[in-house]
Amino acid sequence: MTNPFSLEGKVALVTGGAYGIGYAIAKAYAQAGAKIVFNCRSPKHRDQALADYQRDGIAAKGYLCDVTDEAAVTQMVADIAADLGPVDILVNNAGIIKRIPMLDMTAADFRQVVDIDLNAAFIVSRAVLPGMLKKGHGKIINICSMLSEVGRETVAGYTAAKGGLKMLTKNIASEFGAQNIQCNGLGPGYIATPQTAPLREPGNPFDAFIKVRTPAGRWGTVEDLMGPAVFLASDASNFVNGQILYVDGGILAYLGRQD
Ligand code: NAP
Ligand code: GCO
Repeated sequence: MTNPFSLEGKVALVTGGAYGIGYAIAKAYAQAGAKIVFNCRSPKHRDQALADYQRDGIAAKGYLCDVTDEAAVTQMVADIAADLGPVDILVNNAGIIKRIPMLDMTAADFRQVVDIDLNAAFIVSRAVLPGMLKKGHGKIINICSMLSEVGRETVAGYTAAKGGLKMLTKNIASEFGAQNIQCNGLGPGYIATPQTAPLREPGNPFDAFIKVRTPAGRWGTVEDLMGPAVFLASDASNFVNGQILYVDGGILAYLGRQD
């Protein structure tokens, strides 16, 4: 029997795969046999990432492309098709967060978060879908969040975007399931990456709060996401569509402890 978790020969585009969660997912896909393409905005991040991939023995291609720029995304997807072939696996991972109390958050702040964390997933998915339809298969994995399900103070834009991304996931699954395209979400819990570094600074009570709220009793690592991300990209998940797989150490299942 062939390995249902193999990604041998597949072309995988991981947006924002320069570091953090995207980098770890791309690394897992390379280990499973995929050809890796990533993009980010900063030349410094792209060059550092290319060196990191090379150090890890991965022949990744890195593009400078802002996922909110429709024309740039269209060009990148055409370039990938010309260089490596059409994208088989898309991970909509690029994202930002702004932690600002809602009464201080401007509409521009809110729009920027929604633009990158939600609208761009539509833009990049729409750009790769014609190639997937032609090939007769495709996997789209949207990086959702615990905040696709629950809210908290200061992150109105992020929570609105990640909630919307959950529903975009279900809609892509609904619209393209008959064409053998699966779209699922991966919902990381609180993971130690540059994005969450301010929450883990010494003296920030959020650090202890997360450890107490998480049944696993710790922050997640990017390695915790590697196996689930491979599952959602591989034939092993061919009848899984429109689901959000939360990888959160149990936090969403937990009512909390009474002191
Ligand atoms: P991160 O460490 O801040 O990395 C974000 C990546 O996205 C970087 O490579 C960044 O590179 C790129 N990026 C940001 N805006 C972009 C844009 N407009 N166009 C292209 N690339 C862009 O974040 P992370 O913690 O790895 O998070 C990755 C994803 O997981 C995000 O969607 C995040 O919301 C989600 N998530 C994170 C956690 C967590 O606890 N860390 C939990 C749940 C979900 P440039 O700056 O060079 O563009
Ligand atoms: C925050 C965090 C979260 C996490 C993650 C949780 O400020 O609450 O940054 O948004 O990054 O998305 O799943």
